[in-house]
Amino acid sequence: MREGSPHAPVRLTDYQPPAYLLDTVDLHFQLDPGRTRVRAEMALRPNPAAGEPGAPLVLHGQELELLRLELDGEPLTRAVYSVDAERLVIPEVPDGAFTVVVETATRPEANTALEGLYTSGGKLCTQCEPEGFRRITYFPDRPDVLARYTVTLEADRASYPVLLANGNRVAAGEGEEGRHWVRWEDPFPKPSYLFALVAGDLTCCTDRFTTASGREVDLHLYTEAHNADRGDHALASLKQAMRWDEEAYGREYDLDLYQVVAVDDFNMGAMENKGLNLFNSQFVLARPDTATDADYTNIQAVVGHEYFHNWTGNRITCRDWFQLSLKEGLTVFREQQFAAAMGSEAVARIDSVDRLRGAQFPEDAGPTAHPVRPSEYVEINNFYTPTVYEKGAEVVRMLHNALGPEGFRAGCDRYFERFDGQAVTVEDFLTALEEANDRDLRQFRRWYTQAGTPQLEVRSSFDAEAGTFDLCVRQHTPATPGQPAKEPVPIPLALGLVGADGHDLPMQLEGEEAAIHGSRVLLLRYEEERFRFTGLTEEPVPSLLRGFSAPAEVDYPYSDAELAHLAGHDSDLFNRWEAGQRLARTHLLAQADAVRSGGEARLPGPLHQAISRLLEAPADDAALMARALTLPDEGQLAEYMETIDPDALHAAREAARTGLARELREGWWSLREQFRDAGPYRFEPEAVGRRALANTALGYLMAEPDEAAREACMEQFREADNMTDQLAALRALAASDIPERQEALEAFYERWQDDPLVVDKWLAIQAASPLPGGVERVQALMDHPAFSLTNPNKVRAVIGAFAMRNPVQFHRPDGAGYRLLADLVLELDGRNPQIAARLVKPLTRWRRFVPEREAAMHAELERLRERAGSPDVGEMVDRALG
Ligand code: 0A1
Ligand code: ZN
Repeated sequence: MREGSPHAPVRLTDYQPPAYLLDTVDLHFQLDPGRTRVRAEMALRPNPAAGEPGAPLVLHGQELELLRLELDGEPLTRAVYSVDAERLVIPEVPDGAFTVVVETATRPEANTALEGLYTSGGKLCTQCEPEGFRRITYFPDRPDVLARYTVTLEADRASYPVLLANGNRVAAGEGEEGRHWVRWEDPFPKPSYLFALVAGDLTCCTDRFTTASGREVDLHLYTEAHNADRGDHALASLKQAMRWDEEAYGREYDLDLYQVVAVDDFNMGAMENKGLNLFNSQFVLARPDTATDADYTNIQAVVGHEYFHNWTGNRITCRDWFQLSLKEGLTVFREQQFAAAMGSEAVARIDSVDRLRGAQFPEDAGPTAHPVRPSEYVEINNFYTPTVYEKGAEVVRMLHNALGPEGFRAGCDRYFERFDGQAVTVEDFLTALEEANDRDLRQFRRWYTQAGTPQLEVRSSFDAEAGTFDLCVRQHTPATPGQPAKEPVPIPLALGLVGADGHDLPMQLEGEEAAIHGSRVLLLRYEEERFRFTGLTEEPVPSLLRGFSAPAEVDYPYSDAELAHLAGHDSDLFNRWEAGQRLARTHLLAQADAVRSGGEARLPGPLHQAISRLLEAPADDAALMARALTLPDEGQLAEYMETIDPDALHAAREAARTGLARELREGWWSLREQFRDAGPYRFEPEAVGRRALANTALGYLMAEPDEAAREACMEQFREADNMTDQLAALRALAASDIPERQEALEAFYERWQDDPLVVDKWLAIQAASPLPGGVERVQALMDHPAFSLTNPNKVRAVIGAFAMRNPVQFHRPDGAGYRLLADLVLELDGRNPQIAARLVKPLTRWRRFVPEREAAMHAELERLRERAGSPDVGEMVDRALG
C-alpha cells in the first residue's frame, strides 16, 4: 500500500481498489534456515471494479533476492520490469487472465525483525500480519486481495520432521538427500497476512471437538517435546471458545483441523492465521507450577481471541489497514464477553476497564492519540494500539448495549451473511447493524473518527420539597493532534439513584408515565443535557456510568461519605469497586500534593476507614474483594495529576500502603488465613479469587514486614505448589529491602533457570521492584546470561517492566532511566524496529511531567530523532515531539 518515499504517510482517502485480482497462488518452499528458496505461481486477472485497464502490475517485496520472473510461462528480463527496495513493477501485462511466476530467496536466520519467515529456536516460522508476506515473495500484499493457496513445504526431514501450513494436509512424500515434503491446501480464499508456515521438530498434543452440526474437528497443539505437558489448558480453552462462539454467535468452525503452535520468539501475543494459529509461548503453555492464575486467564482470553478471529477477521477481513479495528475491536469485545462467561462478569469488566484506563486513556490524552479508525499512518505496525484494540472494543460494546443483545446478534448475523468471504470496512459493519435493527447510527460513527476521551461533567441538585433531583451533564472532548475541535459523541450513560438504605430508588423522568427500577440508560447526544427525576422523597447518590457504559471520564463532586456509601452498597458491582477507587485516588492525590509542598505523606483517614470496612464485610466474591482492597497504581494516579511528580506519587501511595499494613495488621493476617487454599491447584474462578485475596493480604503484611510476615512469606515461597502463590511471595520479597530478598531470588533462579517463561517472571519482578538502584539493577539484568536482546519476551520482561511498571525508578531525577531506555531503542532499531518503536511509548508523555524530567525525556527523544533509522521509531518520535 505504501507508494512513494518510504517514510511518506499512507492515507485512507487515497484508497484504490487493486488493479488485479488473484485467484490462486501455488507456493513452493525449499526451506533452509540460511537461505530459503520460494517459488510463487500466481493466477491473476484484471479487477473489473478497478476500472484501470492496462494498469501496471505492482507487487510488494522487501529484502528479497529475485531469482527468476515469468509472465505466462515466458521469462522476463530486467528490460521489461523494474524492481526497487519496496516493489516490483511489470508495466505491461496481458488484457485478460495471466500467470506470474516469481522465484526468490530469503534469509530466515538473518531475519531479526521477526516479520516474514524467520527462525525461533530450531524452528522456521512466519509472521505476515500486516505486511510480512512481502518479505517472503513479491506479491500483492494487501488485505483486499484474497486468493486460494496451495503450499508445498520441502525441508530436511531430520531437522524439520513437522511441516505445517494453513488448511488441510493433502499430500506428502520423500525427497532427495534426507529431505521430505508436505503439501497443504486452504479451501478458503484469504489475504496474504493470514498465511503461515511452521517447520520444526515438534510434539503434537491432540484433542477433538464436535461442532454443533456434528462435524469432527481435530485440534493439534504443537510444542517442543519438553513442553508437551503444558498444553492442556490451551486445548481446554480452545474447546470452550469453540462452544461459546456457537452458542453466543451461532458461528461454527469451518475446517477439519485447527492447529496451534507455540513459538518463543514472537513480537506480539499471538496470530490468527487461518487454521494455523501461532502463539507466543507465554500465551499457550501452562502448568500449575510454572504459570500463574494471570497466565491461565490470559491464555484463555488469547486462545479465545485468535479463535474468534476465524469469523471476525478471517472469513470477513479488512479492506485496508485503516479498518484494523473492524476485526480487532470486534474480536476483543467478543473475547471480553467470553471471559465474562467463563468467570465473574464484574471482575472481567474491572480488569478490562483497568487495561483501557491504564493504557488507552493515556494514549488518547497524549501526542500519539489517534481515532479508532486512523486516517493516516507512516508505519502500520505502530497502530496495533490500545486505541484500535481496547477502545475499539468499547465502541462495539456501546453498540451492543444500544441495540440490545438480540439486536446486536441480528446485526452480526446480517454482517456474517452479507460479507462472508469479503474484505470490508467499518462502515459495512455499521450498515449491517443499522439495517438489521432499522436504526440510524450516523452520529455513532464519530466514535471511529474522533480521537480523545470524552469528559463528562455531571452536576446535580435536589429539591426536597418538590421531590426532584436534577442532573446537568456536559460532555467535552479535549483537542488531540490534528483535531483541534470536537463534536459531541453519543454517550450511553447507564446510571442508578442510590437511596440511604443502599437500594436503588425508582427513576422517573419528568413527563414519564412510570418509574424504572434498577439501572437505566440516558443516551447523551448534545454538549449539554438536563434531566429531572421526580417523585423522590430523599436525596439520592447518583451511581454514574454503571458497568463503565462508555469510554469516558466522569467528573462529579462526590463527598467521601457518598463514595463510601456507593462502595458499600451500589447494586452495580463495577461501580461499587469504582467508588472505592475514586475515594482512594482523591486522597492519594491530595497526599501527593502535600508532599510536593514539602509536607509528609500519611495514611488518609477516609481511606483507612474504607479499607477497614471492607475487611469487616463478608467477602462473597473473593476476586472482587481483592481488587477492592488494591490501591490504584502510580501510573493510574499520575493521569489525574496536573503535573506528574513520580516521587510524590510514590511517597503518597507507599505511606498509605504501609499505614494500612500497620493499622490493620490483624485484619490482613486473618484474611490470609481465611482464604489460603490448601488443596491442589485448580484453575477455577473461586480458587483464583481465594489466591488473589490471600496474596493481597500477604502484600500488605509485607509492606511493613515484621518477623512473622517475613517468615510466612518465605514459607509460602518455599512450599507453594503453584506459581501463583510462589510468585506472589517472591514479588513481595523482591520489593522489600530485607536479607531474605536475595536468598529467595537466588533460589528461584536456581530452581527455574532452564525454563525461559519462568525466568521472564524472575526478570520482570526485579525490573519492577521500586527499591533504589533500579537503573543499575536493570543494567545488571541485561548483562545476565538469562537475558537476550533478540527475544521480545526478554526485552519486555526487563525493559518493558522497568519503563512501564516501575515509575519511581524509571523516572529517576538524573534521567538515567530515560537514557537507558533510549540506548536500548537505538540498539533494537536496526534489528527489530517493531519492538524498538513500542519501547518509545513511555517517553512520548514527556510534556506531562515536572520540568526537569520533562527536559530529560525531551533530550532523549531528540537523540532518538537524530540517530534512529527505522520508519517505525521515526514515526513514534516525530509524533512524540509533535
Ligand atoms: N492479529 C493479531 C495481532 C498481531 C499483529 C501483528 C503481529 O505481528 C506484527 C502479530 C500479531 C491479534 O490480534 O491477535
Ligand atoms: Zn486480534
